[in-house]
Amino acid sequence: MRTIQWYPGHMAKAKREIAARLKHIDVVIELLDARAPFSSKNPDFDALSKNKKRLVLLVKADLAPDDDMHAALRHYEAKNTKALAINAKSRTTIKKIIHASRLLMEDVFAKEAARGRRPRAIRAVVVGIPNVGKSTLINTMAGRRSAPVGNVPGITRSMQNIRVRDDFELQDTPGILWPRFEAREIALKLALLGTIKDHLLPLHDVAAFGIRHLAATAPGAFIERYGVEADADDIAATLEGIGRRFGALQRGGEIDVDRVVDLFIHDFRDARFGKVMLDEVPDDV
Ligand SMILES: Nc1nc2c(ncn2[C@@H]2O[C@H](COP(=O)(O)OP(=O)(O)O)[C@@H](O)[C@H]2O)c(=O)[nH]1
Ligand SMILES: [Mg+2]
Repeated sequence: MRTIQWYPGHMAKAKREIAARLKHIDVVIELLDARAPFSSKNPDFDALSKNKKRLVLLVKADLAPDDDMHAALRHYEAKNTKALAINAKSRTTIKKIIHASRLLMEDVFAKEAARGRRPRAIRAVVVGIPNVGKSTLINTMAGRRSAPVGNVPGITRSMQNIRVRDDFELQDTPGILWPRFEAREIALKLALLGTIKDHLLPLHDVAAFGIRHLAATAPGAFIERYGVEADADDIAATLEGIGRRFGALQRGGEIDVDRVVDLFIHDFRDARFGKVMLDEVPDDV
């Protein structure tokens, strides 16, 4: 299948903005979704941040299974990329990020000290695809509600530095990377997680993808929620079963498929089926 190119204008603009913004930055913090630690990565970003210290954060760690998530962390560490799993809402995250950033900056600061420069704060910026948790993390780091947080992908304005600690500053406007979809499967995963605006993929396909995933990984949780089995080979019957169970009917007694699809996708995003890993994580590292 050909590469889907959504938001080409946005992507070019975002790349220019991020490149300009990185000028005075020491550490670029790349946020990935812990439930899709490879699919939520924008491949352009590696080139953009080539000469910077980089820290990868698997965000929403509370929603992903520990084993797979730690295997994903090892995968990044094996590629010489410092990676941590975090919950963007938890205040313990602050120390972890500052500590990791200090380690990354040790060589730079040693060089600066040797040249007689006074110690200074680390300057960091957060980047990632929509809805990954950028604003939430910035709010946690800032210790107050300073950046708008929402469940709808969007763009934040204004740009300032937040002094998180004497030795650590964070830009209060995150860099938005539009996701790249080399394969339809990546698009389906990100749509299921709520990254892509809902009208860009047929929601029925997104739900079908999610139902197939749960049929393979969490059939019990599915039955517990809906009282019907997730049948990977008969999505229509599965949706029909949920609709009857929940009374999502139209006039005439036919089920309202759109409503059932909507219910399922929201349940999935709300972690109603337990912890989720959508990417295949190699466990050989
Ligand atoms: N469970 C969980 N939800 C999170 C976490 N971080 C962010 N969220 C939620 O993810 C949604 C998108 O977060 P937001 O910060 O607006 O993402 P942004 O578009 O990257 O700025 C919000 O509903 C947040 O509450 C996390 O670590 N765990
Ligand atoms: Mg935001």
